[in-house]
Amino acid sequence: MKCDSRVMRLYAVTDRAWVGKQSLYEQVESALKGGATCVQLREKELNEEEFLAEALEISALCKKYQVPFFINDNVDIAIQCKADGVHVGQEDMEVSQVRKKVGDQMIIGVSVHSVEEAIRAVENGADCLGVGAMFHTSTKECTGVLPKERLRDICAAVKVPVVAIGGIKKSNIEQLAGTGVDGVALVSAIFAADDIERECCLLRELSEKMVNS
Ligand code: TZP
Ligand code: MG
Repeated sequence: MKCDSRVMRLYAVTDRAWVGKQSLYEQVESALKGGATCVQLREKELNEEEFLAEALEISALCKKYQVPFFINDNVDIAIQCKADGVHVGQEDMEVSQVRKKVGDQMIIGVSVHSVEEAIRAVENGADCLGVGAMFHTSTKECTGVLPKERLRDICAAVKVPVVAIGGIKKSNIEQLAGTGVDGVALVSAIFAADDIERECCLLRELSEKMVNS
């Protein structure tokens, strides 16, 4: 299997809405120092040139910390910056098309919301899955909350690693115990924190505990 399930433990998904006293680069470095096991660069506003320049910087940073680096949505940028992975949603490029473009080596992550979507994604070449939203979130619009049983059923239906996303924070990670999930992907719980490094330390500990409970 191309994607080790331990990579999913603390999956940091960036959001420049929270850039302030630290740059995005500094925020990601703090997350890595705190124990993030994976980083996804998620940019919705940048043009291609800006996105690529940033992707090259953050990719080098993740290499330094030996943590896999994913690009959200943009397959061409993922190829150009030699990302470890690319993550696509149901509304993005078809997984089989992504596989054709990126070749055998790149990890493909796919967002799914049902067992059917999960099975189809894996059949078409997905190496890991994101499932959510698991809790209410203001970070992404139009995201319904899935029942925990759905997450459990998806985890049982596939052999690839699964990460939960959406509204996850310190106080609710524990509620995901017993679902079979391999870790948590977070935006605001990491990047809106005052002390990102410390927050990641705490979140990593809680995620490890949840997965192993
Ligand atoms: N996909 C499903 S929910 C979500 C994404 C990208 C947003 C998660 O953000 P937060 O701040 O961790 O709730
Ligand atoms: Mg997408």
